[in-house]
Amino acid sequence: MKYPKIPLAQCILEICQQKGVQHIVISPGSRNAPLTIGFTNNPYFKCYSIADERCAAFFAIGIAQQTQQPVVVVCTSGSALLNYYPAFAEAFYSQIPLVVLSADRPQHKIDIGDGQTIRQENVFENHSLFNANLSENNSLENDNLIQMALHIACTQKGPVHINSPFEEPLYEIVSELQVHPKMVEFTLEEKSFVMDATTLDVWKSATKKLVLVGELFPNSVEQHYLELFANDPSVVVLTEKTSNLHHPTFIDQIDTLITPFTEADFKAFQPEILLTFGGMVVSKRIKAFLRNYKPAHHWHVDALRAYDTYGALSQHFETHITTFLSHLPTENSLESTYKFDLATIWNTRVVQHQAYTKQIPFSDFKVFDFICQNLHENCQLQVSNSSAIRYIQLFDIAPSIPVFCNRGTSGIDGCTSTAIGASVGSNTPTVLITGDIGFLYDSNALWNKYIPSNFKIILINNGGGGIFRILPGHEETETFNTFFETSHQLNASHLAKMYGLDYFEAQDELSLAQQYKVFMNQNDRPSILEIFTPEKVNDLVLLDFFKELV
Ligand SMILES: Cc1ncc(C[n+]2csc(CCOP(=O)(O)OP(=O)(O)O)c2C)c(N)n1
Repeated sequence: MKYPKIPLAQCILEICQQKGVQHIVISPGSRNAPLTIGFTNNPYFKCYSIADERCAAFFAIGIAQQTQQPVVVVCTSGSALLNYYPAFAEAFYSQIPLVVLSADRPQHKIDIGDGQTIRQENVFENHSLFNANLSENNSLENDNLIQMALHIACTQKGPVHINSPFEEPLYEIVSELQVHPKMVEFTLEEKSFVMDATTLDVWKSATKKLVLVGELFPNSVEQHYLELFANDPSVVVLTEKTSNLHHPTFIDQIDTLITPFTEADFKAFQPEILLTFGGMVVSKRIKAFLRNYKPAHHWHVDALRAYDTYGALSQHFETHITTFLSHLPTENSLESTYKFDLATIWNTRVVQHQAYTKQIPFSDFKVFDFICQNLHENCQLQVSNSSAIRYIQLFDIAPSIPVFCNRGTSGIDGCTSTAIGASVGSNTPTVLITGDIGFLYDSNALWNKYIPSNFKIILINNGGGGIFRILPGHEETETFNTFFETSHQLNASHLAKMYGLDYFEAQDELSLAQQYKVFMNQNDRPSILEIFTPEKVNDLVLLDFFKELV
């Protein structure tokens, strides 16, 4: 086998292999040559070559999101590294084990006028769980730092940065490993969880308990625990689409439920206990409601982190949600109409929703309604920011379809790259639903030779950032069009041609129905279905929907 001659590079490679890190996303450069040579010459590693570091890191996020394993990104020195930052921040807030491995010059060569050189050490400090600033010479300390970084990425679920200085010559190879890094066994502290009697009493006596579930990996909670909530008349469960948690009694269209609420409704709905688990929550309306009508107790369950999203956090249960749920009583004789009252309101919303959808013109709303009803049940759905993920929340989606979105930072800068990574990492037919600005922003995502042939992009082209028409502050002015909406006349046909994707287009209900069928049923090449919707109708249809619910 071929190894890089530089002992530090050998060390990094050896540790990655011994710790079971398999997916390596490499961007081109010279300073990182020792790592590139090492990773690509060892068949244990699955290496991907992606030139644009921003895309490379989001692609890695997609793989890590699906495999739930750390993924390494490798780049050269200089600004290359900084292009990882958007994904690094996303990984931080979405709890994804992204391992950045940057090549650097030795410290005495920084800020002396050498080319492609910046201050790399600790460059992600504000969002990094660990920074391993390695030294040029092979050392026990280096070994420990590398292992600590990998350990933290896995156990604390987030991004870490390993910066490794290499001196020239960079391309020399040897046939024997010269290093044998000392492997460290980290002992994992098993935190035992005990639910105290007071907490149990509060739970048992509360007649209004609201469970709100944010982003979760599919199958994170076993069904029998969900039944516990489902059978309790004092519990209402609201789920986000990205929670991937399903039960017929759970309400997964939060905005549809609460947008028309009057003050009296909100008061009646105000929970005594708010129990939250999972990651980020998309719905702005639920956040506004809970901040205005604070629960007496907000309990968040997560082994690692708790955010005080509603200004009411009273307890962080540092354990896995299933452990917490296993401590709740299985029977509850408490009388409550909380669930029944909400279910009654919800049932009227369902009827209103159906009636409204039948009478509206072709628009983003209509398109999302169509897509959500016609997705293949064996696919996974990747959704871009920001109106796409908000629309998705308004419709039924088959429970067999897992939904993912980069909600850590809600960026539009890597949705396509992430979706492609997720499709590679999961080996599942993947459909990305994206807006035009997000798609155009991350069009380098398509500069990727690993896109599976069954990968599909549904691009809803409403001529700009449609979200800004929906947000308060929208005025039909030149300034709005240019600086907020960034309105344009572009389409994806040339990009599709350039990158070898099949391209379909639709501009009304009939062409959508026809093209969608062909688009969905061909899997010879990755493909794009671009749906043109009327820029100035979309926002009215959406806003009227919420008015109709009243
Ligand atoms: C990197 C980044 N820059 C800017 C934003 C702010 N932003 C949020 S949504 C959006 C426009 C998205 O437009 P598009 O992708 O066309 O989706 P639409 O809202 O039209 O469905 C922008 C610019 C962001 N979220 N991320």
